[in-house]
Amino acid sequence: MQKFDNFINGQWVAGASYAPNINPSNLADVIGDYTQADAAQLDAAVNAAQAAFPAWATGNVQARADALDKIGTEILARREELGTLLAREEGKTKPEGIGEATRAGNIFKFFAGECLRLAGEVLPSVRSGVGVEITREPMGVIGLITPWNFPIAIPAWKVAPALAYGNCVVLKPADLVPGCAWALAEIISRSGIPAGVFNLVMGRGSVIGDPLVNHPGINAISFTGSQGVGGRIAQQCAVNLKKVQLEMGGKNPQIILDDADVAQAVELSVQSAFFSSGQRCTASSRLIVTDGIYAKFVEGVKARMATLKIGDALAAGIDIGPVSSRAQLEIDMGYVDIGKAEGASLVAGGERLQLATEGFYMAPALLTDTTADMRINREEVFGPVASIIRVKGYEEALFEANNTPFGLSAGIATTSLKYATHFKRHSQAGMVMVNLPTAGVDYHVPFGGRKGSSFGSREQGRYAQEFFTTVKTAYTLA
Ligand code: UN1
Repeated sequence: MQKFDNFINGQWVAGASYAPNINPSNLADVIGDYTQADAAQLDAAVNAAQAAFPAWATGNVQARADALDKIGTEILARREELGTLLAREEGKTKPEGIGEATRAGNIFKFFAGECLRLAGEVLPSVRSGVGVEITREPMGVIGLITPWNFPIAIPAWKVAPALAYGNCVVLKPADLVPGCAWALAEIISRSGIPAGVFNLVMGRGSVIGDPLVNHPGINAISFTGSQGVGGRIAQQCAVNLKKVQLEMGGKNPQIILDDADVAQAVELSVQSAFFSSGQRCTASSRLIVTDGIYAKFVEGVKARMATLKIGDALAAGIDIGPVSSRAQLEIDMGYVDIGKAEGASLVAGGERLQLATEGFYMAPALLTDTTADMRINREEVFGPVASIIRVKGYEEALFEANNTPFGLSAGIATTSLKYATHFKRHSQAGMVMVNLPTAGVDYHVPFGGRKGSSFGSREQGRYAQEFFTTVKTAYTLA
């Protein structure tokens, strides 16, 4: 079995132990043995990043842009291979995996350009003869903690802006999917970026998570993952006065109004709720449907669900692969039971599937007769489980859409300009979609939410500079 090591200070180094990376579509398929760091190795990575920082922070921006562009070019050239690896280790379908690898390549290309566009401001002082300049400087060494559901895109959208704006990084990818992060590190290792600027430290969050967040050599933390872990990281960063950016869960509403195009509403709801096995923080797990379209919509969703092909992520013609892990499968199945116990009706799916290979397969589940107070409508499941909330009209739909501790993405299916416009204005979510799925976002515009979904400034696009830089105000007497 091939062994994969950590990348620290420009060297490949073995950690304290190794763990197998297992294909969730076929548990007999082991992708490789990936090393697991301990706290001492993490310390070495942070120290290497600190040592590399002064030269990188003040280095030539053309060299930086060239390196990021080279990384993006290689990812795009190898998108098929990387997307296949992604599908094999995470379980999303191969086309989705290739799409995600493409997104990662495009992100590096975008931030290659941003290296040359970090503008400041020049203002007159209120004192005669004095000028004021406002510039942005890198934050320092950033700890990046990424989740298992986007094994290459999320590392890319944290690493690329961090490097573009002159920071050094220590990337800790999710223990479940180290393969894509390792492949990204290997590409970065040949890009001309100096030793210590980028470091990959694979390992368990329970072993190196706290040491990373609390390390005095880490100046800021960008995290995507669960609300529970995010909350704990925020507390630790508050105590240590560290800048922190958190992207956490969602319980994203998808409103379907009477005047919606039924076929379109069905398709985008099924896509939002169940594609990628519902394992997107932007997935829509609450379908809020008005009375007049209710029967047609529910029948349409059930009919579409009956056509979904669930199977090996690498097989052709598959719509949905397995769930990513045994633990996640148990959570998902558990929420179907919780919903039923709360009085919801399971009208489609929800059962474990036995296919040709042993994997974590589950039929997407649709629950009706649900109310806003049920756990199934308040807690993030992170699986192919969606519930329908029936409402009388737009006002009630809007209330229910916002009636959640989360606020990441929110969708409305309607042909009414009036309701679409009102919803864009009054949704309490960071991202609003009109006649589009709640999941599936562009890579060059801000990404993030409100309430319990996000904390700190936005990721992606030019807005990423808010987190990855710090502002300096300089006064000069001429
Ligand atoms: C998307 O919907 O295209 O972890 C991206 C997640 C999000 C990314 C969603 N941070 O699911």
